[in-house]
Amino acid sequence: MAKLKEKLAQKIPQLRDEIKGFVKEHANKVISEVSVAQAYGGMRGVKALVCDTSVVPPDKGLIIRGTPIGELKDQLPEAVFYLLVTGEMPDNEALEDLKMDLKSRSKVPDYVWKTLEAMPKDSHPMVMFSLGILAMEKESVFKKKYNEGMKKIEYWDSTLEDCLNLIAKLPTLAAGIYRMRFNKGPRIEPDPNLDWAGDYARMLGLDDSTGEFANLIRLYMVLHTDHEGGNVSAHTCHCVGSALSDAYYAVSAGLNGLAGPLHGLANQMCLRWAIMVKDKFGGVPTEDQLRQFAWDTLKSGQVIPGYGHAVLRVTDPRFTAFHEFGSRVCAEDDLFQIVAKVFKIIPDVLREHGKAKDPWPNVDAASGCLLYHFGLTEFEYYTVLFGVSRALGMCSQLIVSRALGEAIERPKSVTTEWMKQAVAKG
Ligand code: CMX
Repeated sequence: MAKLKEKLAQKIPQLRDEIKGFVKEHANKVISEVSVAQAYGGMRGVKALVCDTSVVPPDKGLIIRGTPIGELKDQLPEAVFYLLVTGEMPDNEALEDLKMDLKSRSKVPDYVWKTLEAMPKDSHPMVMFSLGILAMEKESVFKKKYNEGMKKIEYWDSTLEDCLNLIAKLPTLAAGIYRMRFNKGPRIEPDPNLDWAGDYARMLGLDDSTGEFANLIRLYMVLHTDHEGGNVSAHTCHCVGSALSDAYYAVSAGLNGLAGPLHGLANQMCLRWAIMVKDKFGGVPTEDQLRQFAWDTLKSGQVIPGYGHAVLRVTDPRFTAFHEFGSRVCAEDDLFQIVAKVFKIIPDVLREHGKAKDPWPNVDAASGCLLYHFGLTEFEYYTVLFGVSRALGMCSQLIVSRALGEAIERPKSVTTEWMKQAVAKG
């Protein structure tokens, strides 16, 4: 951490001055307008947030600090986190330093396990995950220092502390939840010699004689980290954090948004849909059977999970990375073959259906069948994996936001009556 903190301490004053000067010079320049449709339509496309960790051009997909996600797929999540926060890839020394630092913070307090054990046995794993994080809020260094009168320019430092403490514990917490919720036996303790994601894979306790499951989890943790600032989880985290709620509050809140079926829960829905296909046709269906099944889904008023996106207008490069992994590791698997066939059929079906602006697969379309292949068959758990990774992005955005001393969010809402009057005035 010392290296990461050093790097930030070196960069932040310059960044702060640059943004301050920029805002002062161009304060009144208009960058976006809002239509009636946008106000009622989820603010789609309104440019009113700043996020420097990543961008999602509709025709390219996720780019993290200038590097397309496809070029980062063989990196460790720790390196991607360093990149997200600082804008630079770590050298070997900085990466090892960060890995060791996270290892030293990975113990989850006993009171968290007791809280989770007291929950109903059928609680959704995302509720357990979000609550586990919230339960640790009393550990917040930011809150302690704030109460002691910390200066605004120091906010980023204790937020970094909170984020590292939190991120370090997530694999232990999430793996413990998996084992508790699905009766897999006692928790498995962290191994100080393993990388963050490799250890997460090990603590889940599934058989991994080839080491490919650990590789899948490393890839999974890299691909889901960040997706610019306007998606529900990132934006929620930012909004809650803007009230100077600490990282535990803010990340837990973001995860509650991730738990929705139109956002991170789609990966669970996707696999359920693929399994329904497999059960109905007793294996991999023909293209015609699959096309008919898709139409039945659409005609019953449901969405095809894993397809469409609020921003993207091409195949999600994260889907491509998972697809390539599956083609290499489990090409013969029935569910993987169904997912591959769905990719062939669905874009045309959605185009013909004529509603979705993006007929292409998103990140959730392929990840579930890979997890299933390795024996992680409890698909209610899948969004937790998404959440562990997305916490890296949410935390990075929060650290940067604190570094810049961003203001509390408070956009103006208007009534429908106001809208009608504004439209009538022309
Ligand atoms: N299947 C059927 N209909 C779809 C669709 C899909 N996969 N994707 C979009 N549509 C429909 C919308 O429901 C909407 O219909 P109504 O006008 O009746 O409300 C219409 O097409 C227009 O929607 P859009 O502008 O193309 O998409 P949005 O920006 O409103 O929503 C998203 C984006 C992702 C919520 C939507 O595509 C969807 O529901 N996809 C399926 C769920 C999914 O995969 N979510 C995961 C997204 C990635 C993530 O965050 O994890």
